[in-house]
Amino acid sequence: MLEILKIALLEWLIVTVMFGFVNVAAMGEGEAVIFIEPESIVGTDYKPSTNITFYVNVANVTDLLSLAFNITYAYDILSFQEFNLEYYKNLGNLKVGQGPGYLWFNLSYNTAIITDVPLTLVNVTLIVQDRGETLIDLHGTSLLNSDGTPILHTAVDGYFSNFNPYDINQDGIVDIWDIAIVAMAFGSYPGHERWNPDADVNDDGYVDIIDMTLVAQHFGEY
Ligand SMILES: [Ca+2]
Ligand SMILES: [Ca+2]
Repeated sequence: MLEILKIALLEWLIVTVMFGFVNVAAMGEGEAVIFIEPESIVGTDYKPSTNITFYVNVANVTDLLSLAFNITYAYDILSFQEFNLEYYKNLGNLKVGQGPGYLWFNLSYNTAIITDVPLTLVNVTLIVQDRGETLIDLHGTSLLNSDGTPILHTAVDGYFSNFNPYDINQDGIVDIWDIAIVAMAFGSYPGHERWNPDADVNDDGYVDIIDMTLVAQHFGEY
């Protein structure tokens, strides 16, 4: 009797373990995801007072009724301008809040979202305040299905960088080290052994006194 119980218990354990395994295996492919697009926004043209826009998307969801997420970024580099709903079909409830370097969204729908391909939910426009780099950190994400059960998912951040072109080593400040990089490549041109395209800050194919002057003129900038 005891032996039968033991075997039954063992079988139950095996079944549980196997089902667990099956679930994990099934999730690996096409796992639910919430992500920021584009993955990175990089360029020196994103000067202070210009705008950037990114999108918050979901994909691989079969029953998504409500979700919440937070987005944080360096408030000295980016500040909030506006957001727009891109997907508002069957929208039930929308709550949004923001503070310096911080946004949160709470969205619920009357009909569950089903999509394999990326679906854009909202777009967010931020104003560039300064030069530098910052993660556009998507965190505290919660995706719930029709039963209110959390949906296992991954969250993918965005990234922004608009480093000063005169900050050649991209350490956040134009200083003596950037001058030194120009000095080391001074007199060089493409094909020259000391050629360094980063030191040719005006992109004219020569590292000369003009590049040195430009870096010197921006000395101390960050
Ligand atoms: Ca530097
Ligand atoms: Ca040059």
